[in-house]
Amino acid sequence: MKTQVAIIGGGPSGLLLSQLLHVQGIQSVVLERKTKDYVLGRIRAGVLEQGFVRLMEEAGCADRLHAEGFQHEGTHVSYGDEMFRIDFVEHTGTPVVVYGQTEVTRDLYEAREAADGKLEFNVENVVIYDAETGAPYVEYEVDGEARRLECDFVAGCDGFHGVSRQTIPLDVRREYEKLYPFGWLGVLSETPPVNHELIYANSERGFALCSMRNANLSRYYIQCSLSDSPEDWTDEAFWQELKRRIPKEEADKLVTGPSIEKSIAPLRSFVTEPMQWGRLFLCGDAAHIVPPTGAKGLNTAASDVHYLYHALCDYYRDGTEEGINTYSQKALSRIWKAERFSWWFSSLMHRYPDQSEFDLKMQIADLEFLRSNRAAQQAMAENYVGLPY
Ligand code: RFL
Ligand code: PHB
Repeated sequence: MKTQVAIIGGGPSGLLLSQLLHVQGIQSVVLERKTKDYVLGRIRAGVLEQGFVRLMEEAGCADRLHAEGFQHEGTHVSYGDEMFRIDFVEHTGTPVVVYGQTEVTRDLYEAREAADGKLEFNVENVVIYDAETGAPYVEYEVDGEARRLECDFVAGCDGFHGVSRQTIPLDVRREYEKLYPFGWLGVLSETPPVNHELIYANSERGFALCSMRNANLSRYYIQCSLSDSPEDWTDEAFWQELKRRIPKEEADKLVTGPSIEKSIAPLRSFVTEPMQWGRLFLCGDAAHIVPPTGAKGLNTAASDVHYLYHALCDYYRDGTEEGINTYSQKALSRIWKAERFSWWFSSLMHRYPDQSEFDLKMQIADLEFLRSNRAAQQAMAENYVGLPY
């Protein structure tokens, strides 16, 4: 088989890139290791920047997002029983949109299928060859049968555990990583959200986040130990702990119910440099990870897709290679700023095992400064709604 762009990974990055290229008349094939249902079953991101929304519009996939997504003009931050609001629209003129990654992925799959896009599921043993030449190709297996895909370019959209990043030789690749000594226990429940906006809560007992998917679907998280497993937490224990971490006024309003999903995610900051090697380009979690505080993971994937999509359009339209050659540099310049924001916001909101009394005082001082200082709120708002591409 032959195509213009081989895309490894059928998560949001790979699907969005494939659909955007399709709209511009550029062919691609998406190779996904799992089944479509498996990919759609992953409960992940919930907050989209305007840049993401614009890309979905360009991809012709934004109708449901506009109809069902919720615009949020600000967010709440609490510490103990104190709570304040940061107004995104006042500080930046821009809201964010609450619309689940599951729905984004569903919309993109529907669009790819409606356009007869080439998607292969259950692919195994993907190997990328000759990425440093002008004629790369990919070998893989489906049901034990070997296949080969020739292409002009390879987009590595295969997430943190994929093969694309590993294809870049170790003497070229440099990785930067920070692990956090805790995880997030997340619960999805068919209950009305406690507040119509998100609440990021710093409490003596650890971080908590109140988020949502729609008017009757709530998503809550609490900081937990890395040695915990979801089975250690009954629904009752989860709700009790959440209530103790958010301001009393909110806790009193919280509607609880059975969880329909419960999982634990570790927190990590990670960046690989460079994000390209010859004709192989890394996008999204394949190249970088942020801790979820600040909701930047899916949104940074989208900015990579934006740079790569424009570089490929320029190349196929008039043979210009400038975008291709500067992809890594442009993408990384934005990524490091999102890494900084996510690291800062995580450091501000969590309890760390080795935190001293002094460190706790610094967190509170930082929170009180944010509460009272316009410039600090503006900086927070600009980062939260997303820095320009
Ligand atoms: P994905 O979603 O991991 O998709 C990669 C796909 O590649 C496939 N794959 C392979 N396919 C073929 N061959 C191989 N060898 C392969 N290896 C892997 C995988 O099966 C998969 O389908 O990466 P992508 O597309 O870059 O998307 C990234 C986002 O999923 C991720 O950044 C976000 O979910 C992060 N995130 C959040 N981001 C936000 O912007 N806002 C949020 O509110 C937000 N909340 C979150 C989050 C992530 C979380 N977890 C669980 C990590 C909340 C949580 C709890
Ligand atoms: C979510 O709704 O899953 C969510 C929202 C905001 C975050 C992280 C996760 O910062």
